[in-house]
Amino acid sequence: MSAEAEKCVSAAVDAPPLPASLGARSVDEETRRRLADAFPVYASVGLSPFGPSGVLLPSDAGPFLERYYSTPVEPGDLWIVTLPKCGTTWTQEMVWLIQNDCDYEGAQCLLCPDRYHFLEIPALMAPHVRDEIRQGKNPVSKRLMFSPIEERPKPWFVKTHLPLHYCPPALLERGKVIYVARNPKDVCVSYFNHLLMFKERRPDMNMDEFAQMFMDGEVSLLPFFPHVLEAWKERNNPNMLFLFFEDMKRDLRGAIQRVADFLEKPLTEKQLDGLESHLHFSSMKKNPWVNKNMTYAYSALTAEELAAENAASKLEFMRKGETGDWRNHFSQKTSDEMDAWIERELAGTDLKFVTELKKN
Ligand code: PPS
Repeated sequence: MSAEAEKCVSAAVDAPPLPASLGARSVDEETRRRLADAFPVYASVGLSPFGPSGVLLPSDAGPFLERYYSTPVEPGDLWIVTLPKCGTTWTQEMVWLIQNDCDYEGAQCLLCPDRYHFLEIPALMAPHVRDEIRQGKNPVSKRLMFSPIEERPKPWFVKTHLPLHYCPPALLERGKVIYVARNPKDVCVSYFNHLLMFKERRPDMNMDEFAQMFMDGEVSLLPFFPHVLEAWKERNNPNMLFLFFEDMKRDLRGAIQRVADFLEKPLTEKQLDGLESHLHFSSMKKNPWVNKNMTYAYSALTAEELAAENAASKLEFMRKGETGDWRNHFSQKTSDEMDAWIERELAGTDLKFVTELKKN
């Protein structure tokens, strides 16, 4: 066994147990009812805040979190850590292609589960959805949900929305992390659509109602600011690259170059040209492996059943890909409340979000 492999095994064996402080906390009856009403898919299991910042997850997530916390990490492993809707998929595609010498043919398969391990997906699914997938006939969602990370070829490409304190403690020492942040106003709008598309929220919920829950951290995987600020503190760690969605929008080529430098994978001008074009929103929107086929990986239905069900649906994973779309969705009151919330949460920090980009 190589020294590196030995390190990996001992990491798994010696992995520290999940500290008791990272367990579930209870919620009062009124909050429980509000959450069950807003997110009926979780009504049977309930949603609970976990750990010091109160990350909202299905109440039975504890044993899963314990397992994820002890994931072995080896040099070469790449983790994309984000809050939902911050540009995860965009960055996943970029990182995978750079690391795999722009193998566009190899990229013709789903990011998750084919190219990345989505760490906490079993913990995020309500138990009845996990059961439906286990009993269903969709081999892709079965693989996404039930294939252990240990079966993957090395190096591992991992996607997670968990905050850093739920990731393996050795992550930033041994692996590389790319963290992507996006301004919370656009994340809120994007998440609102996502939760409808994946049937997680009450369909008749309105944007302003959702925005309030978003700010209160009453949506799965939130609260927003503790997640971002924890990563922001690590932005100068040599094993961490901190990116902003808005910088990727403003200067995609520059972002590709930064990722390539971080991964120590020099790119030719021709490769940069190719990546810039492949990663442009209009190309990503047309690319079935990062757009149309996404829901298939998370469904118990077969491809045919899903196509029939979605025939009339206009919802798309690659929705608008813009900065400032919140203007089309928030009332003035919600927008003002969000601005005040952002200012409060960022007071005393040097983190700043861009909520609008100048048009060229
Ligand atoms: S997820 O479900 O959490 O993994 O979602 P995530 O991939 O983080 O975020 C999805 C949003 O990112 C947008 N996106 C892009 N924008 C611009 N350019 C490119 N290439 C691109 N790729 C993905 C995607 O459209 C979602 O944002 P919204 O605002 O909903 O359009």
